[in-house]
Amino acid sequence: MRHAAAALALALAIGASAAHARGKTHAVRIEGMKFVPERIEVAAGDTIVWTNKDFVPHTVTAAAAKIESGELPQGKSWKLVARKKGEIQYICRLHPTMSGVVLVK
Ligand SMILES: [Cu+2]
Repeated sequence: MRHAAAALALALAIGASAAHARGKTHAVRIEGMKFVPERIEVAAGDTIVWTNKDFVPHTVTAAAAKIESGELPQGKSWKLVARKKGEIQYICRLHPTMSGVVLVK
C-alpha cells in the first residue's frame, strides 16, 4: 500500500515535469509597423505571442494556414501554438506590406 502511494507520487511528479517541458514561449512585438523579430524559429508545440505596441491596430494573418488573430488594438496580445512543422508566412491584413515568418522545426 505504501509502495503504491510512492509509485503514484512518482508518476504525478513525472507527469508534471513532462507537461512543463512541453513547449517554450516566444515573443514577437508589433512595433513601428513591423513584426520584431521578423523571422523566428520555434519547435513544434511552442507558443508564439504577438503583442501590438503600435497606436494603430494590426493583425497576424496567414490565410493559407488558416491563421487569423483578428484586429489587435494597442497593448493587446494574441497567441498561437505551433503544431505543424513548416514555414508560416504571415502578414498584417490591415497593412499587407508588414510580413513575418515563423519557421516551425
Ligand atoms: Cu498592421
